[in-house]
Amino acid sequence: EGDQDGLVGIATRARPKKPSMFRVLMLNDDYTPMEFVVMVLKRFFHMDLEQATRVMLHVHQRGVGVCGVFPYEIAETKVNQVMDFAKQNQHPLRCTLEKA
Ligand code: NFA
Repeated sequence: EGDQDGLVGIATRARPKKPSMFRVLMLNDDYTPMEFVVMVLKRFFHMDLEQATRVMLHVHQRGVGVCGVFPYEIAETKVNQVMDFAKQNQHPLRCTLEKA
């Protein structure tokens, strides 16, 4: 594929490759208030109250849950925003990335 040999097909010409996607995961802990987690999910992942509550309870019960799936740069930014916001509020809430 590509134009190494000058053999560029119609399907491959000037077509930017689609970005790798990354899951943003949230981890459970024993101290972060449930209401704070719900606020985070609403604020940074644009969930409504019902969806945010569902995801929060999933993380609480299962230990980990998916906040969303994004291209790398956006996923990284979300993780940093959540970790900064948790730190500012003195909660141990953690987020991480994994390749989807
Ligand atoms: N386990 C936390 C509590 O009982 C709530 C929580 C949910 C924390 C999801 C982190 C992630 N207060």
